Amino acid sequence: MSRKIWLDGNLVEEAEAKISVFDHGLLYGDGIFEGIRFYEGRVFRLREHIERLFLSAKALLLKMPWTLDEVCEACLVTIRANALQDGYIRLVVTRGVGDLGLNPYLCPSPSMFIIASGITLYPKEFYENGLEVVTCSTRRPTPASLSPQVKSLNYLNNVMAKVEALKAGAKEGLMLNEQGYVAECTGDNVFLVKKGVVYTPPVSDGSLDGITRQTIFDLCDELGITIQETSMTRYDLYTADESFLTGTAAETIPMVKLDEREIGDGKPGPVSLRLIEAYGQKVRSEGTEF
Ligand code: PXG
Repeated sequence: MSRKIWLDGNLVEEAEAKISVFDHGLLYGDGIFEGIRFYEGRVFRLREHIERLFLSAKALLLKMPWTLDEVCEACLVTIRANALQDGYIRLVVTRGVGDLGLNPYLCPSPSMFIIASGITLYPKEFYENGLEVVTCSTRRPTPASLSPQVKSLNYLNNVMAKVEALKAGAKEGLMLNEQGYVAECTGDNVFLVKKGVVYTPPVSDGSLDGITRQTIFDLCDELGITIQETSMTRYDLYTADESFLTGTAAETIPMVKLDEREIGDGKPGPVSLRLIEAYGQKVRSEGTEF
């Protein structure tokens, strides 16, 4: 079945959903995106994702021609049009069509498109046995360049880091900041557990302020688990009792080996498993109905 794509206010067939070669999203990576999950008829943390989108837009001086409510509604409309119950939304806003040349002021209006589709997750065995991760030599950009908070269409840094990880035979790669502190993985936030306490780097160390990361803070609060933001090095991960990664697509997934060092006993730990279970329940019991 052909997918229906939301494009600038209309639902169009996938084959008709086209973007100009003069769109600055394509020419310069000038644009932003969000990845959102829906489960059993409800979109998880929709408003939070769209709020983050608007913050990215603000940082890039990209004037959104739609209100926050309109963008939320467009997501729901797109899911309904594709008759899906579970899946993934990819929402992209580009600077729009302009002339050649960087100048964004020559692009009169941004474009937005929304894809709703099924999702392929990591195979089940990785949730049960955990992931092996390697550290990449590609660093997260410093906030002195584009802030890592902006979910922009320029993901080459992360793509190149992902290539490094894949070439090393790992599914994910750990990225450090310019100072050598742990920032995050190529598409996930990172956590460690030591003596029952959960730690994650502050976003000022170069990670995206993940919606799933925020959900872990909420879950720790609900379950009475202490959680703290703290700068960390690879040593802290090598010597942790447990570690796990979080992201909208991957949800919560244990990391059991980093750079050939087993984390803890090399198996998903009890705190990670508790949070994975609680996360699975939360995403299926909250959210915006469609
Ligand atoms: N860090 C980065 C750099 C990300 O891009 C996360 C962490 C996790 O954030 P959330 O809010 O999802 O908990 C992300 C998430 C995709 C895709 O194909 C999306 C992301 C990463 C990789 C691929 O939609 N974003």
